[in-house]
Amino acid sequence: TFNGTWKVDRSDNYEKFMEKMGVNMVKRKLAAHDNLKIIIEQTGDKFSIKESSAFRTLDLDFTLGVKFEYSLADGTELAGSWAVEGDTMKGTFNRKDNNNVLTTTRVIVGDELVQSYSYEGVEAKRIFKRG
Ligand code: MYR
Repeated sequence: TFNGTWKVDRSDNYEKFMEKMGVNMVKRKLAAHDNLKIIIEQTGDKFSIKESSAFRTLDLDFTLGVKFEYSLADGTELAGSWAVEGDTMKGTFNRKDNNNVLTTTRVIVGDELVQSYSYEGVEAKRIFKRG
């Protein structure tokens, strides 16, 4: 289960990923230490997410397979949806400004939540521990 409170512990290639996304250097430096925390509550195919970081706090709800809108901390707008395949959450989102695709997955590995991101051939990971 993905349910619980997850605090980012470390990231892999996240800076390069943000660069590919067009995030400027100052924001990348800040985002590298954003203390991202995600509270996930799943009931059937409905998810409630509470996100908090150095940048903002945000509550959102979505249903698997149903498109919703999500803005990144820098204002970049995405629209897309999550699905669950086996033990993996798979998200496919489009940027509204250029229509490029961003894909992301969430999977539990041991006692960690690993979120992977892919955009225009650049991949990154953020690894969360239960908080
Ligand atoms: C959620 O389930 O937490 C809400 C929906 C997440 C949408 C995809 C998130 C991609 C975040 C990429 C960070 C890029 C920073 C430039």
